[in-house]
Amino acid sequence: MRLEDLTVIKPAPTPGDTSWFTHDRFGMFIHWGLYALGARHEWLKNYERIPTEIYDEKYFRHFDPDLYDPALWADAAKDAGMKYFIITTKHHEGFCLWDSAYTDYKATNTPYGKDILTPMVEAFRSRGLRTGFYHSLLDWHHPDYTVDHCHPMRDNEEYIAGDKDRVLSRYVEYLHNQTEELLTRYDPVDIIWFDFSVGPGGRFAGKGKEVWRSEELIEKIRKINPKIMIDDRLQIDQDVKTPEQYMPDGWYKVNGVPVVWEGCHTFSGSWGYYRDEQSWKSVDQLLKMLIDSVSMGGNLLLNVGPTGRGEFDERAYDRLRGIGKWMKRHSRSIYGCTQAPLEFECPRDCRYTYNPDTKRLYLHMYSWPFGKIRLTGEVAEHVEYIQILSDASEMRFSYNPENKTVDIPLPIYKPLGADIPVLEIYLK
Ligand code: FHN
Repeated sequence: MRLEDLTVIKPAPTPGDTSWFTHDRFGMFIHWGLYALGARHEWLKNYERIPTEIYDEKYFRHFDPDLYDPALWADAAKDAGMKYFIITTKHHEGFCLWDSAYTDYKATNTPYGKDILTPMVEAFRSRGLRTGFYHSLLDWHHPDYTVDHCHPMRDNEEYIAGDKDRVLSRYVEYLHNQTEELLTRYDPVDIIWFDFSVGPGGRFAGKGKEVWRSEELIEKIRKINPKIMIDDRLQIDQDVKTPEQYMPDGWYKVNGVPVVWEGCHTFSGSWGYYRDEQSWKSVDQLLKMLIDSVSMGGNLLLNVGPTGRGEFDERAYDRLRGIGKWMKRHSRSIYGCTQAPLEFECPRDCRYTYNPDTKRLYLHMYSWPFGKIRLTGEVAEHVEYIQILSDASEMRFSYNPENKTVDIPLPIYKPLGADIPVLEIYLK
């Protein structure tokens, strides 16, 4: 087969502009709010059934991140090779990071007394990263947000009885107003990432696209910025599917059609800062999550939960630096890459990514076989030249036309400076 006749998957077209997104592949998620002071998961208010008065008495009144410096955050993201960031403008607790005209429950009214969001957007944009806003559909603070099976007060009969005076449509108007406020004030925002629609549970109704008036909200958003990307959690698929905390086993599909997708993951077991949580992924695991995602045509959104003082903790910085060390020499196998042609068989314990523009194939070697590695099938006919990506050192190979294989002799030890070695294969 000719190279141009090979099958390279392209995702279904999207209403928003996803061209930069499917090129850049790698972003930083940031979960930051009052829950950072509790330091035991962003669902703290839910898990411990904490009434708002007590939650605010403790966390709103003591929120003063004196070490907050978004330039350090933006540098860490850029140095790790991340090309966009998505910040929780408001998480389920309802606390707003920006100086919203629609609420007093915001950073400017805490002891910190300043807008958090504007300097963050400026810091990341000034380093060339695209801007994404995560915005919670749930709101455990707003007086008109009714109880559902995810609400912190779901076991409190007295609080539940108060639902009769709560007007959910008033909260939804607030949701629409704040969305327009954010997208207008910080225009052009590249992604709006809503989270999440609640199914019915126990005695409580759910909250989905009808409740949010999702269709109307999407229209309003697209009027402000027609190119913006919108996620799928308004219950109306738009620009990107968002599998969370698991790796799909292939290109994410909707009704059998490959779509733009992004897996979102934590370093540890929590999105928000969790001081005592010890299940932190290694750099090797995190790099393999990035490579796996791109090998299946997807993106990776990796989350940091800053502390109550406004810093990334050292465990996060260690991993970001480790990822950045690999990306410094290997980002060519990530940016602009996608799933390899379907006709190419990938050797055991390896992953292919492919740049359809440069016609270069990248073989990521999760283990270093003894003596040689063999490429079999269709790919073998197209190999023109091979080098180790990290140092551009030639890898000689032999092609056997009989059995259509390419053998690449390997040195005993894998190359220095490449925890996950990559062969850059020029195709003809
Ligand atoms: O409940 C949230 C959770 O706190 C976190 O924000 C994740 C990130 O995508 N989304 C929801 C759980 O699916």
